[in-house]
Amino acid sequence: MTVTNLKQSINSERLLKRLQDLGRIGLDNDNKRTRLAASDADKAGRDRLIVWMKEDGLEVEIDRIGNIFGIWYSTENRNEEPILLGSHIDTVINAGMYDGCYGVLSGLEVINTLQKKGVKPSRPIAVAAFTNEEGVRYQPDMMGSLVYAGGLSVEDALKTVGSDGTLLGEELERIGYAGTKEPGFLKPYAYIELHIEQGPILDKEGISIGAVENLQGISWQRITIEGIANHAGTTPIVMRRDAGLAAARVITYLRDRANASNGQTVATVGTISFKPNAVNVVPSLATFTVDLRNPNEQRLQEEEQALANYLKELAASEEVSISSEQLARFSPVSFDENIVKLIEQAASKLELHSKRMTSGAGHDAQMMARICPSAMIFVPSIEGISHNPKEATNDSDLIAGANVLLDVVNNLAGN
Ligand code: HGY
Ligand code: MN
Ligand code: MN
Ligand code: MN
Repeated sequence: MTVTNLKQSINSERLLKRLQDLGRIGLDNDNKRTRLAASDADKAGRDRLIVWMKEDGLEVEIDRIGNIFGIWYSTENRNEEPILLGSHIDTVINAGMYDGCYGVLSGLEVINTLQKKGVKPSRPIAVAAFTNEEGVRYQPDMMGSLVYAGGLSVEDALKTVGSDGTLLGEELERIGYAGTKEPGFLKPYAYIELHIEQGPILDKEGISIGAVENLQGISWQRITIEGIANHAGTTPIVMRRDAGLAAARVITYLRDRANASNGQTVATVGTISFKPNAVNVVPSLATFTVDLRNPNEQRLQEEEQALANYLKELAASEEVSISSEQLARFSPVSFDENIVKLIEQAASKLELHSKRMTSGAGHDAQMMARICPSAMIFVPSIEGISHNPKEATNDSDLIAGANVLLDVVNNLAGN
């Protein structure tokens, strides 16, 4: 049955209300939103999502790494590979309310709209909420989709020790989301992820839709610098083995490298801690993370090599010892050209401007692209702000993005 009058059919009210509802889960007394993977707040979000999935008659499956799937089967298409939508509902610390949630909840709206229009898709349509996309508590990030795509064994993933010393497997048990399905149990026909851009491009250029054709490479490391604790007052500068100073040199070195890359490389030191962490003691230990990204694999490797060489020189000049542990490493991926084209066509059908772009942020689509044709749809982030409670997108853009997703799915489902 070809359904033509799907244009602008998404139930905007329900989508916007659910975004608010989900956004209230994980708020602390200072109104800060945090739903770290496998935390109680994550559980509360998961529980709510499953209620919504069941309300729409979806079959809910949970796999061993806690990925949640809501699947809409019809009798005729049960054995076909499903079209998979989705994203994640875990957050960073003090997060916005759209990152990830928008793609999951829009996926539910797409199914609900097709159901109400009486569409009989040629294949099942499913929505995934992947575990631990953010990687704040347990590294690497995009862990649930990485396991799903076969990039990490579920056994190894469950053994991951978090930044708080907990075991992911035990935490998933504790919150009741250690599922039984083997990751990869559904082989998707295609995967489409709708997401806020989290960067400034669409907002600055006044464009409604990003047709994301690739996603940059990501390298995460934890660096440990060991010096010697000493008295802050009596120890002459020349005698110091100052781990804190050495860490500071690495931070400015990374910024200089990024500045010299004409906008290709981005480098971030997002976490740092000193030991003994006392005002009057020269730090004996500095531990920090480095997030390096570049859209080009070769360039990313060069950046990693340059940093490794710099750390060697620094260890000698500051007489400290420096070690590094890889926390995540994902190459750039290119998305499926046919789906990217469908996104552009859907945008023009809805009289929306669209632009092809590269994603600066990591996403579950980066993993799903390993096992099926995948692509992403972006909508503008106001002033490009994200991973920040000020993260915002105009309602009209949120609805437009969901309608583009609906059109792409309707196309892929052979309607
Ligand atoms: O780090 C990222 O880009 C993703 O949000 N985890
Ligand atoms: Mn995200
Ligand atoms: Mn994020
Ligand atoms: Mn992401």
